[in-house]
Amino acid sequence: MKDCKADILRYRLPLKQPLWLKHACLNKREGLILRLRIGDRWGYGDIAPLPGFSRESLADAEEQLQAFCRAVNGGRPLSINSAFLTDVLHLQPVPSVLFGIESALWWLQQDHWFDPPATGPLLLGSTEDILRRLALWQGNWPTEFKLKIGRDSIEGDCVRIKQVLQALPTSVSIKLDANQQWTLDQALRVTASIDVERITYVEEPTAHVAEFSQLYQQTGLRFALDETVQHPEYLLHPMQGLAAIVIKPTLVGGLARCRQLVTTGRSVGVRTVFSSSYESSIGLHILEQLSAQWTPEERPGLDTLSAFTDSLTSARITAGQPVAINPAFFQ
Ligand code: OSB
Ligand code: MG
Repeated sequence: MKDCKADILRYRLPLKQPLWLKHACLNKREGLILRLRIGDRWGYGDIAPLPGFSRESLADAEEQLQAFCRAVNGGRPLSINSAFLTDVLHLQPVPSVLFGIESALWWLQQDHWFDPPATGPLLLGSTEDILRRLALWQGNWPTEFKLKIGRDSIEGDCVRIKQVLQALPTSVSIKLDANQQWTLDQALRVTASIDVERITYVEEPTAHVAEFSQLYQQTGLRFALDETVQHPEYLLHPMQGLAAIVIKPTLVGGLARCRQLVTTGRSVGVRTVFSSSYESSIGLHILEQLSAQWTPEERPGLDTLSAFTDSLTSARITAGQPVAINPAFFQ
């Protein structure tokens, strides 16, 4: 057995401006880097529960990760099966920890990286900020943008969608994300006032998945699943109007389940889009690679690094080699 070592680096990354998420406002982003060495090869994982979205806290995740490191450093032979992890952690691993451990082990097996994919742009912040960004857009237009809605009044959402559509060439469409914040009645009202033809889909329009197909039947607006597939027991099945599933490994919990979602998504003929949960540059590197390798036809939703003032890493990341992490962000 080769010598193995595992350790944890706690990081705190400053944000450019407060980040409003569903029920929380973040002023900084905190997480843990799992660093795993087997012989002379290194692998990394990023464990960063997202407040308002993750069921576990950072403290819960850290406790599980420490149990994993103790087992590895105590000479327990490493294995990727879930019985091993449940035994070592004395619990079911929480989603962010499962993603972190599985990706560090996966990283160790990679001998080269794929070219990073182009990212699907995310329109975040105030409508004024968004319109300013679009007015200054340089170069080619992507075929679609993603726009966050559902935080303002219904009238506000209608205006925002219309203004963004007006600022884009008619060949460009938008994906909306309501994060389950509309009622079915509100979703119907917004949809009635916008050009549905230019909306690729809406992610999680209301709090009840059974309503998504109703919205489609009444308006022709297709939808994507995001929060819904984060329930560990959720089984993906064909649904009328289902256009895509969004896969956030930090929230879904682990590569095995992500892989299964990609396979099932393909089998029911829907798009599968990897997306970030505001991970550090190490987490984003993993997500880029998963997307390039498993869904090469899709632009992943990784336009979240722009929310940070700085990056956890600056040098190029080489497969199997140690990663240079900026010590300014260690805690
Ligand atoms: O609802 O899609 C979301 C990021 C963190 C938490 C939830 C969401 C997001 C994103 C990521 O929107 C970016 C993207 O999907 O393009
Ligand atoms: Mg979403």
